Amino acid sequence: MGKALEGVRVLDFTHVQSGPTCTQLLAWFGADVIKVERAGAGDVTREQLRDIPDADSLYFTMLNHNKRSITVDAKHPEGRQVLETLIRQCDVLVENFAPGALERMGLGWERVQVLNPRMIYASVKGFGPGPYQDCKVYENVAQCVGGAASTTGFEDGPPVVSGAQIGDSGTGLHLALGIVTALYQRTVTGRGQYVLAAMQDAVLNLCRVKLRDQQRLDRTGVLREYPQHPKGTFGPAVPRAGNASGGGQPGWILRCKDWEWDYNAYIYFIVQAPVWSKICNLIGREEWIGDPDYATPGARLPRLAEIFAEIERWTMTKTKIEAMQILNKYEIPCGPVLSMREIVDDESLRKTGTIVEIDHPARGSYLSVGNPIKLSDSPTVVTRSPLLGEHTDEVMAEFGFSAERIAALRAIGAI
Ligand code: CAO
Repeated sequence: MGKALEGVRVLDFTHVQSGPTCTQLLAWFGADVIKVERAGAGDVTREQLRDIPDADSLYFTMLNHNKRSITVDAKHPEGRQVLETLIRQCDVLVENFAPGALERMGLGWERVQVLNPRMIYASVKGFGPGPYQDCKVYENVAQCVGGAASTTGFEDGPPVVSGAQIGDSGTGLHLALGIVTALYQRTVTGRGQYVLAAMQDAVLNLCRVKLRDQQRLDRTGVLREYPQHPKGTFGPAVPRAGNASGGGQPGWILRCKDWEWDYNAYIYFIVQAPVWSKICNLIGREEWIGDPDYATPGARLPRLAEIFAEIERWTMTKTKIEAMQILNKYEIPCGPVLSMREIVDDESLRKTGTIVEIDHPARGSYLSVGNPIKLSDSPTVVTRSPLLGEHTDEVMAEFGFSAERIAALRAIGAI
């Protein structure tokens, strides 16, 4: 069975997390992803947060599966010639350098269009065009400037960044969609195009519901499902909502049995309107079912703190897994707070290929997150990340370089 992106050749100038997330997805869907790195150095994450001396870090290996690695010095005139040869024959170029870096290599969008008008040229940048377009940006910076940090955390605490890498991996996902969309349009137009995913934009896109709430706040002065209601006051901006649900169904994180010593003994509990009577029966507050102060979603909004405290009296008598099993029987939406340890041990995630065990020549076996997107006709087989320059000779031969030429380029330090 073929793969969805088989035949698509990607020249991958990405590094760190955002860009590699994108090209790893393309590789998982079957594209031939050729990662270009500097000899002797490579992607800086190869050596960041190392847990095994001299072996590529988990940071690198977990973001660069299914790719090939070649070393080319893009600033060497002969190295640049090599890259121009590759660019003429590839479909997609992906990069997430600081603004201007590719232009300084002589490989900006203007030049690449001339070399290959069919090229999809895709970039991650911190910001889109505007006052901050030249800034370097990392994950947490993106979370701060994209509206995530100001709306995350508790009302009496400082802004908080999320453990979910919405700035890096989130932007990589956006870019991957932009690339396959551009590839699709190319089948009609025959032309490549420039694809930009700015980290600020991607985070804001993921914070769409908070922009919704800003406008509701501007209009009405109150957000009734937020914990600030009814006792607190609202300022001019959407406040931090603690663990309140972002949707129309109120939710909160509640303590479960053993919370005193297990700091992940919690469950997310959603007071979904259609199951209100089931919730009341379960927690022994049957009288709330018909009580006009509690019977409707609108009536419950100013009483959410009291309601969740009462539900918590029940959840604290169960482990989070017991609580989930019981709640599922009544179709009450909930989710135990799973630690990474518990996720690692989850057999069902292994079975679906969402967690995979990979063998690496320098590291031995390690776990990674496999492709979270499952295509029935294009299954993903995760293979290990490449060693630095592992495929230089192989790739260059495929692109028409003779063994003598490869040796000569190596001798002058161009590859
Ligand atoms: N041959 C020759 N030079 C190479 C090369 C190669 N194969 N590969 C990289 N380089 C050079 C680049 O040309 C650049 O050099 P100059 O700036 O001197 O021209 C340099 O290596 C690296 O560029 P950089 O500025 O991108 O790297 P940095 O570590 O200083 O910054 C980062 C990192 C992430 C802040 C920056 O790349 C950035 O803002 N990227 C866009 C946003 C982004 O993706 N951020 C998320 C990263 S994931 O957390």
